[in-house]
Amino acid sequence: MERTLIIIKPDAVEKGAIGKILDRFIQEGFTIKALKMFRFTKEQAQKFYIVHKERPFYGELVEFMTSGPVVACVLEGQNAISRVREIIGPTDSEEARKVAPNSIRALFGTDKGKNAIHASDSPESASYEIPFIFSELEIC
Ligand code: RTP
Ligand code: MG
Repeated sequence: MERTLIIIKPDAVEKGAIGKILDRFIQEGFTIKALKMFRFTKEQAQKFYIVHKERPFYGELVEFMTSGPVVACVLEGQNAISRVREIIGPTDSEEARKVAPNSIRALFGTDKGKNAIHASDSPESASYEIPFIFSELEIC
């Protein structure tokens, strides 16, 4: 069993897609181990995405992630990290609609910035991201 972190981004929360996205992961066989809604401060979003601090889109990404509430969730399942990445689809929602039309980013995202969902991309990122968002007591 493996755990991963997803964050339903402000665009998908605003669209009313929280329930549909969580249900998709339940239907795919994952177990929800932790769940909460909150709004990132600028400092928190900068720190969460610190790996991207030198990238040209960092400022835009932080602005987007602080633009409204998000829903974070710890999912557990076999090979959860790679399977969840597969289900969310490619970073760019427009590309996702071509190559993975049933992926979450194809269904709920707009483009390569506003792409509906984040998911940990490796065991290293999951072990940074899960305790960044959830305390031990909040994980069932
Ligand atoms: P994430 O970390 O959110 O799960 O997305 P990812 O691994 O598929 O993509 P990553 O390269 O880690 O980029 C993080 C987020 O930054 C925004 N982005 N904007 N405008 C752009 O060129 C651009 N590229 C990336 C997206 O919101 C992306 O999910
Ligand atoms: Mg990433």
